[in-house]
Amino acid sequence: MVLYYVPLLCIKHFSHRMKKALITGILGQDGPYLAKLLLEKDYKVYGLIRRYSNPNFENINYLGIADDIEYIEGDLTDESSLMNIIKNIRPDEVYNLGAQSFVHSSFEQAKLTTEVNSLGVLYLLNAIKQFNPTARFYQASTSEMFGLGNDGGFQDEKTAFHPRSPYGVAKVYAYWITVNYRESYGMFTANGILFNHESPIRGKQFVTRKVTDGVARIKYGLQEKLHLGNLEATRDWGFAGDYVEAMYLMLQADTPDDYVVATGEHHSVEELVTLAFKHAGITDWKKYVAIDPRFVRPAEVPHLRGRATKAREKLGWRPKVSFEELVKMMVDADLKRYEEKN
Ligand code: NAP
Ligand code: F7E
Repeated sequence: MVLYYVPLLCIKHFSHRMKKALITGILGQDGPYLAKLLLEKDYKVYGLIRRYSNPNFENINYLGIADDIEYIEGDLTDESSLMNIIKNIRPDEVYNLGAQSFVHSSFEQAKLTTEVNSLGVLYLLNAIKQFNPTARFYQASTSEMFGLGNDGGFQDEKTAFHPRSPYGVAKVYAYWITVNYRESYGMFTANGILFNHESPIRGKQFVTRKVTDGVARIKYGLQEKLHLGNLEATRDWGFAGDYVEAMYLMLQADTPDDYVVATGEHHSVEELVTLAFKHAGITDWKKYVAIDPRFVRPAEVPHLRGRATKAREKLGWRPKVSFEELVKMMVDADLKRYEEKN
């Protein structure tokens, strides 16, 4: 009996091929969370990084997976590097998270934002089409494409786009070229239209982390004031760790499609500020906050709130972390960072 079973087990073991995933934007916020999820699912993870004198591995180190990823040098604005990477790796799944993702900077750097966020997607799709057309492709689309669309209500997959920044405009191109390659060439391409999602490794320019980092610094006497722009804007804020699960699920579906990913709740920047200060034990936040025109945008997206019914029904996805839990998680992480430095 044993003699029969051993070879069978060996065959099973060797026939299991590890799936390969390529992630662009691996050193950003979402890249490390997605990489961690895929590593847990036994994927071989490749991460595209730009050439730097000193690349910043802080986020990937924070999640403790820096040594588990194979890094490859390339750039979304360099089509030839993408062609070589796809040709050499032949990934099963490609997650395009790389972008100039800060809306405010996109007004000052509109050309760069367009080159990375629009043309970069075209180049990557072309590389896949030419060298690995069966790879499944995820495009990091965004609620910023809605902009003014359905102001005040919910936005979903049927809401018209009305972007309000060069960032949003560039992402609309990326969205449609992703749809177009699916319709034209039968490629498995999916857009995740993700609403704002945050975490302890969110970039410090974005309002959630700017606030939680500022609160921690104020608490430890390292900063006197927190300078902010429009406190009335509302956003549908979720946790990045939850949202990368939706990305993964989109590429496991039987057919490629586009999905809104959101919590369905929205809160104002002022609510965020109040909650963050309160969690750090500071109740009179107005003493510490200054409104600063430098942080007001030439055109604002006043309100965003998504309806993720399709993702729930078709992918079985739903968010787990609430807004309150998210803010507390981020404040605690920043307090801990400064506590450790003191
Ligand atoms: P992020 O923290 O800003 O990370 C973006 C990453 O893109 C960085 O690692 C950056 O590399 C990389 N990148 C920038 N330009 C590049 C280029 N020319 N070539 C290759 N890589 C480049 O953004 P995120 O919050 O993780 O978001 C991930 C994606 O989702 C982005 O596409 C963003 O636009 C989109 N999105 C984000 C949200 C959100 O709320 N977080 C919502 C909807 C959509 P360096 O590390 O070298 O700078
Ligand atoms: O701003 C207001 C600001 O920069 C949120 C990106 O990940 O999510 C993100 O874009 C709101 C805006 O994110 C400050 O005017 C007030 O109304 O954190 P943010 P964003 O612009 O919503 C989308 C979905 C993406 O796709 C993007 O890549 O907060 N606000 N005062 C401020 N914002 C900032 N950054 N700084 C302030 O001082």
